Amino acid sequence: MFFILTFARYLKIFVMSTISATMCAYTQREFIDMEENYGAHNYHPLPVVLERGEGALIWDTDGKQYFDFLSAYSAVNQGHCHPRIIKVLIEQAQKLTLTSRAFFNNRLGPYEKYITDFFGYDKVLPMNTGVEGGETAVKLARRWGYSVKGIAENQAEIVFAKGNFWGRTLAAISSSTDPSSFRGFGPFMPGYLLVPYNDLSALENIFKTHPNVAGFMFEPIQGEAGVVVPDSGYIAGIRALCNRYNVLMIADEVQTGLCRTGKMLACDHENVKPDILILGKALSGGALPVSAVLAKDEIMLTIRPGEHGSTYGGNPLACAVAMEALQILKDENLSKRSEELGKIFRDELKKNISGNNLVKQIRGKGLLNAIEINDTEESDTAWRLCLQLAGKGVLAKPTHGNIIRFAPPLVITETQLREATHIICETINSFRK
Ligand code: IF1
Repeated sequence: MFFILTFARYLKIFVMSTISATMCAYTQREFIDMEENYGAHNYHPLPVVLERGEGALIWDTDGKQYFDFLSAYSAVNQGHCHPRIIKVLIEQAQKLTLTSRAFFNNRLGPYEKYITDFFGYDKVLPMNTGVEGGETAVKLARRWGYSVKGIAENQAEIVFAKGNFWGRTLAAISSSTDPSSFRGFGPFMPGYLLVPYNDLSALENIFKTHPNVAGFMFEPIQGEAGVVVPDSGYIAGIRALCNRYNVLMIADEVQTGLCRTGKMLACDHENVKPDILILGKALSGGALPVSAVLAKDEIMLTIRPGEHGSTYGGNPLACAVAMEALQILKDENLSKRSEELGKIFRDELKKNISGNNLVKQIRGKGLLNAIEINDTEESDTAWRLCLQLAGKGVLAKPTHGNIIRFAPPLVITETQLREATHIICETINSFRK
């Protein structure tokens, strides 16, 4: 009797664990419903539930394979779950993950030396998300404005370009010209000015007429605005104007940096060094949020102990991962890959779909590219195209109603890239409105 009971108990445990294992295998619909029912409704994702990634490939919960042409908005430049990043992540996680900045830790110093050497700046200020990097840059520029440039207290102004995107905090949306970012969230941060993007004479004009401008913050290519590539000479022109008017040049390279556009930094295309450099996203290769602000001493040392910080900023786990993520960019020569594969991508698109009247423009640099669809911003054409692309195994996301961004991990092979490009062209050429 006892034997039977024990056996039954084991059988039950076995059956239950098998059932619970299969119960975990919810359908994609169920996963989506859970997000819908229990998560805030601040996103509208494509209906694909992902569970595994490797390099440029990603798989959904049904085992369907996709080429990832978003790369988590350029955070996984090094490819999904890069083995070197995951190795460092695990090793460091088993030793020490967080100390706060109340104490020193043995990863922060070496990382700070490494990243400042890497980009040629005196100092780095480590943060976590990209938007915190932007906030830090704005604070630094204001502080520099008061203590170095001599702007009267509380009078400092920061100039942004229309169409900018640097995150979701109140400081970030205060500079936004996109109502879906700022509408209904006021009041906004004062001391901001806007100029049209890619317009040096407007920039000069605002510098001339506003002596209290401390900094100009811009994206070398505007991402969220739809991969807007400025005329060549724009970045060098910003540098010259910032020099002439004693304004800090603040480059938001959160999305464009770290080999995405075919150079280590997008500013490198014009051999320009910004006064303040903001990095994020691929600084961890997608493993955890890591951002950084780099500047020379004259700027960085205007902030003193207790005046800025973050619980997680500069944590040993982030430092170890970021160092490895940066080293991979160099070891795998990802800027060259990005440059070369980007050319192939745009050439193939131009060859195969530029005659299609659905296609208004093909643009980009390196592996940060976009197709602008011949339709209104309010249309759902780009969305429906992305749904079809997903069906055929390419994941991309519309930005606005009529632009599709294409930004695969930079480790994508030429064969993979050509195959995905073929799918993209075929989908567009067979698309019926
Ligand atoms: C979302 C877009 C990309 C950025 C630049 C700073 C940040 C971002 C140039 C802030 C963030 C995001 C965040 C994400 C979607 C995404 C995006 F679609 F909005 F336009 F990448 F292109 N500077 N970009 O692009 O970095 O604080 O998020 O780490 O939904 O907000 P973060």
